[in-house]
Amino acid sequence: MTHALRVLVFLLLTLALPVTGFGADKKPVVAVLATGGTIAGGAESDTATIGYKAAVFGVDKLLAAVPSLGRVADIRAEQVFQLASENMTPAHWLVLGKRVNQALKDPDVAGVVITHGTDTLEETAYFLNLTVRSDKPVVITGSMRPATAISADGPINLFNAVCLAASPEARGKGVFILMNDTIFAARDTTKTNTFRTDTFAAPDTGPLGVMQLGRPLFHRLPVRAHTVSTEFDIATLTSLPQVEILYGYAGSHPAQVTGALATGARGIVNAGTGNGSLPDASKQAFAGASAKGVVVVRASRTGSGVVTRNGEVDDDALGFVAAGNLTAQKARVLLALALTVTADRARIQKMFDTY
Ligand code: DAS
Repeated sequence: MTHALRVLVFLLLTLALPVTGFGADKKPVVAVLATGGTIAGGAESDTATIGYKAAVFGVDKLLAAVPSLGRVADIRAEQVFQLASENMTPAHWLVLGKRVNQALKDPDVAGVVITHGTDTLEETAYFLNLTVRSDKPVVITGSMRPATAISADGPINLFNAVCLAASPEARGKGVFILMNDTIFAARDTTKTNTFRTDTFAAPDTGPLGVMQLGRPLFHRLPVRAHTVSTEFDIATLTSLPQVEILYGYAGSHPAQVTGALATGARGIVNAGTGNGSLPDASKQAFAGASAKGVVVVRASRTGSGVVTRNGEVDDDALGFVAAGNLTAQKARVLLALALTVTADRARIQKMFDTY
């Protein structure tokens, strides 16, 4: 090849580089799956932070409110649902979980972000923590103020969530809840306030870390099994067993249990007083349900602490399962998945001690 031809080939290659993007710093690909909620909510007035309509704006509008995302990741956006999360159901969890697993199978995808209403965000997050079949980051976020509000928290939560999902250091740490600059573990975290932007908290364990300038700073790691270490496979599931939650209080009526059984429930979680205590009048009703093969799990209404097996109640004698430090709403998620595998109480108790 003559010298002149070599020079010509070099110039053509150099000119082609920017066009092909070859050699440019390729940005990570992050899938953003939108489901509705307040983060997609709107109101007539920019001061209306309550009394707005949730789930009105599409995912493209949410992304348009965060132009800086363009320098963080290549976004693949999808509107999976458009609903206020009080209307989420286990059927929605299954659809979303399968969609997340499908997105994560793509070798180009670095992580997934889900935008979601905050009311039941913690339940969806824990379900995904038990069913995502990948160690890539999955980050679920939302907002407490609608997109139309002054100082809406949705855009910064979405920015932080995408940054976290794109971060290599976020791999292998389970499903995250990202709100208010804070990184939470899906298992430990719950909504604690009806309207404040700092509503999410992990009363027993605290957060996993924080986001600063688009980078995660982790303080600790989750200790319970999650994602690729769980035994639950939803790929072939089309529904989840019915599990009901009952609430304990002074004078609660044993007929609560009858009502729960009337739904066809295969499991009942009781958010009991204190350490998952049951009033004598109800204890027999729960024991009757257990004797019929319904799995009874004792949780607590306190919101933190551990419900101890055989502590306040003889679980061994009554065939009950102790929820440990899972809240009632999280215990319901685990029990529903457990019942897709077994009804054996000893195996289910081991699952509550593991996940
Ligand atoms: N509208 C409720 C929901 O969709 C609240 C919210 O998103 O913050 O969960």
